[in-house]
Amino acid sequence: MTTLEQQPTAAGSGAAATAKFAAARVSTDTPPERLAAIATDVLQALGRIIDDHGITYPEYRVLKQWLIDVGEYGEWPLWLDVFVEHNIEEVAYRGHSGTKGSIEGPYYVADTPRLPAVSTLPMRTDEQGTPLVFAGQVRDLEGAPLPGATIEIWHADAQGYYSHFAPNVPDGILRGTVEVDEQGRFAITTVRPAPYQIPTDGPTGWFIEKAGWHPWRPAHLHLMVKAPDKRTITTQLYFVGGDWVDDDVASAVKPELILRPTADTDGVEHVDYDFVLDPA
Ligand code: MBD
Ligand code: FE
Repeated sequence: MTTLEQQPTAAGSGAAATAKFAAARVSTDTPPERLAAIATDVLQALGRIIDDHGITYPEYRVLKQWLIDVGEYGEWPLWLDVFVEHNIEEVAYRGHSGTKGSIEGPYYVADTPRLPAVSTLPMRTDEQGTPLVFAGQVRDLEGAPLPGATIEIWHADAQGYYSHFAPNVPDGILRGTVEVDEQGRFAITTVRPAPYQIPTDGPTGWFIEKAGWHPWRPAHLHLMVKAPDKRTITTQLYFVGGDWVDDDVASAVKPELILRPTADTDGVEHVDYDFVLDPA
């Protein structure tokens, strides 16, 4: 039986994502002159938009209420990662020549259990979804295998929910840190995730609906690939022909990141994807 507190809600996933993010207490060393230059440009751009559109007092007050609501629902990690992170990622990996990156999103969990190169991700005994074997090799830019690499993988289940952020999914499900073998190879068995819908019952969903946009991300695997002396790449992989692949609300799809799995006679899908890491 499903009880009330097991129903995923915007406030529930938002609170979990905000609590996880806030626990890290991030900091950086932006000098005051740089901060001032950025803040000046942001405020000028905002002033120009208010002027161009003739923004009214009622609109300004609704904006204020909406900003308050996003905070109260814990949806800042969600809203920012959906609408802003893709620009940050593009700038951060400008000139990078290995595997293309994509946004981390709000649902990464660090320090997931270590798994051997050939593994099945933790899943429920009755886990739904098409079985998927995702295999490949991690190499450097010269093509040399990277036996010290790890692949952190996390993804939604076949209903589109992430463990640790949805109360109906047990902690640890569909997450792990895979240690590649001596040839840098891995083969991970999991299930195909469903597309992800931004919660429609919170302020991010309200904003999307009022704008007449859609709240969907295409089905995706999240990956973070690390190796000694190499630059960590955070990315996502998508499925050819899947819903929303050509129209991601988070603008995070790149053509190099689309998988083309093939089904075997048992209905298990197989796909190979190799990762190439730049020097640190
Ligand atoms: C997701 O699953 C996601 O990957 C991003 C980037 C934003 C919201 C939900
Ligand atoms: Fe995601």
